[in-house]
Amino acid sequence: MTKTALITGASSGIGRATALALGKAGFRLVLAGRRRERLEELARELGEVPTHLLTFDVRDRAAVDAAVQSLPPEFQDIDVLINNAGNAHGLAPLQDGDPQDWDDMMDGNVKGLLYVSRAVLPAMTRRNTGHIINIGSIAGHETYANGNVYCASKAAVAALTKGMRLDLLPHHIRVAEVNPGAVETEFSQVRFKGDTERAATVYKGFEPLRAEDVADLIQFMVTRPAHVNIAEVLILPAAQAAATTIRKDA
Ligand code: NDP
Ligand code: 8X3
Repeated sequence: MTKTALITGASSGIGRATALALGKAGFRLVLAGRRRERLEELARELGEVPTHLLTFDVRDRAAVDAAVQSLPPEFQDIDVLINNAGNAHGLAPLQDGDPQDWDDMMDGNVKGLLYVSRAVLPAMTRRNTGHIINIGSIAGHETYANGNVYCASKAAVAALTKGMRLDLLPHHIRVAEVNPGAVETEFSQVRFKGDTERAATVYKGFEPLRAEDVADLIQFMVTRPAHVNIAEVLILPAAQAAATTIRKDA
């Protein structure tokens, strides 16, 4: 039977690549993001794959609820939720940090993930089935200098993943966390507020992961048999050993 996956942050990077991978794997897709035109372009690229687009900001609880409630019947029974939307905003010592950046990260990466999960879960608990993949980060498992609030937001994703796995156990809902290291996407452009030169330096001198590498992993995880939950995966570029330990060409 065709399964339905809802992917947040499908308009770019890991979410977009995951949409293409799951589309190929035969899923019906609900694609979410704020940039409608990006989602429309992705839906065109997906061709025959059945898609439904939802445009909302994950920080806006009412908008999240309204969007999920607006799903047409054939997209309502979400089998797989990929909680991927999120970003870093800024990279500064805490004492110099911009509280607006802190709000954006805590509201988006943590509360947004909660709002979307809370809105989608009734479709899973009612049917006693489901699979949730939360996109954490290596940054949620080791804190690096100036990463403070972003690292905290991803540490919260790690804690929430474990909490969800415990609470949803009676409902046969698998919950897992994927923790990427450096992936070249729009992530650093967002972190450095459109400074593309600074963003590019993050990935200079080594081969970072591509969004497709993470998408491959997610596709593998969500296509395992029902008795298997790959609960937590750290995926790194071969040149990366820890959050800020990267082998770079001289
Ligand atoms: P991108 O910037 O390429 O993609 C981020 C996606 O999240 C976009 O589709 C964006 O869509 C969506 N998004 C961001 N904020 C919001 C919001 N408030 N409401 C709705 N959607 C939002 O980055 P990545 O693909 O790299 O990031 C995806 C996830 O992977 C994030 O959670 C990130 O923290 C995590 N990650 C990334 C790593 C990396 O090195 N790139 C490493 C480890 C984890 P739109 O702007 O259209 O709303
Ligand atoms: C993104 C990876 O190390 O830049 O989560 O924080 S890192």
